Amino acid sequence: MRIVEVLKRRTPGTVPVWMMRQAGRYLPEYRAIRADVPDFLSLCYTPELAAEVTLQPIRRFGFDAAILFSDILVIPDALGQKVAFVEGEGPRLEPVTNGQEVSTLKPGRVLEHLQPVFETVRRVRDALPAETALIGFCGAPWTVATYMVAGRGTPDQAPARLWAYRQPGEFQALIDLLVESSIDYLDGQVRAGADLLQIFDSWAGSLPEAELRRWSFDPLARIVNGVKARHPGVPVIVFPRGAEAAFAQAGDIGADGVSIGTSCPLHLARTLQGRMTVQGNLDPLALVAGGAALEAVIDRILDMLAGGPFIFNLGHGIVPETPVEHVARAVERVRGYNGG
Ligand code: 1CP
Repeated sequence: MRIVEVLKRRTPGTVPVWMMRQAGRYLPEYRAIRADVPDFLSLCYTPELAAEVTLQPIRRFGFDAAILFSDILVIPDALGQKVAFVEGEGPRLEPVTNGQEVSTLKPGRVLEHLQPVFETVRRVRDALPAETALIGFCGAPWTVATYMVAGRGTPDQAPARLWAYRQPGEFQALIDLLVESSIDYLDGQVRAGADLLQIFDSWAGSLPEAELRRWSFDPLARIVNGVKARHPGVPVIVFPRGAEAAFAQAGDIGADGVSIGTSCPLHLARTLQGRMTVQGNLDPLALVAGGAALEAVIDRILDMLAGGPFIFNLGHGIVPETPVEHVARAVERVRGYNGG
């Protein structure tokens, strides 16, 4: 598997490619399946359908990796917090706002609740070509906590940031619970057949440097170490979106790869390559625009990063209005690149 080789720093001739949110609404075949299920979480918990939508982008584009179709919010759902996905609006949760409410969450039921997700992993691994890797994932504790505390997506993650300043001890209890649940969840995915893992800290960029260590990098390190203690050979990619500069300054957290956001300067990415495999940072809107603009952005990324350990990807998820042909064109361009 090319992507696993690159994560072990054995650079193959061709840059591997996959795209965050490669399964989803921009694909007509996804919309067809989605139309027949009552809600998004039912899709995540129906192995037959979740496996099918995981495989759809692989059939269409031949990506180097499939990513399990699930969501970062299945962990709060498994912990017993009320979670719903409202059509056209996004996730809605019953907010957890104090230590007493944290103590009502039920870590003991996480693994059992997530059995359907592990069954999806088994089905996808069985169906995938041998050379295609299967990526398991979870949200980072900080990013998952921002949704648990606010009860929804927010522009600035203010509720979690305020709680962390005002009651750090209570907030720490929530983070610790998420660290332990995430290790168990990722362990279950590897046992079921995931070849590598990614931990999404999509909202790391909302924290100042001193807070980042406590709420983002330390919990990430604990999860990476916890998983590696059980599965030393399984590569782990972390995605500290918007906090790449502080991440580069911080000590080694044990991850094999770092996924970088669109705003991360490529010279910084190159510095990071001295120490780990880099993935990213195509602007999802360049993929919407297509044409010469898309080609220029792709070429610049490859010129800067293809000489070292690199996985081509977006800086954030594919947006629903992305034309399918642009995705095909991008994959072709990456595959056709030979160092300029
Ligand atoms: O009805 C639908 O189709 C809902 C859209 C959707 C999809 C396709 C959601 C709701 N989640 C997903 C799948 C998903 N989410 C995957 C697997 C598919 C793939 O990548 O191909 C993954 C890895 C995620 C991860 C995820 N969910 C993140 C981290 C990555 C990122 O984009 O920053 C986050 C923050 C979420 C929360 C979430 N789930 C869904 C939405 C709309 C959101 C964002 C909510 C918000 O902040 O407003």
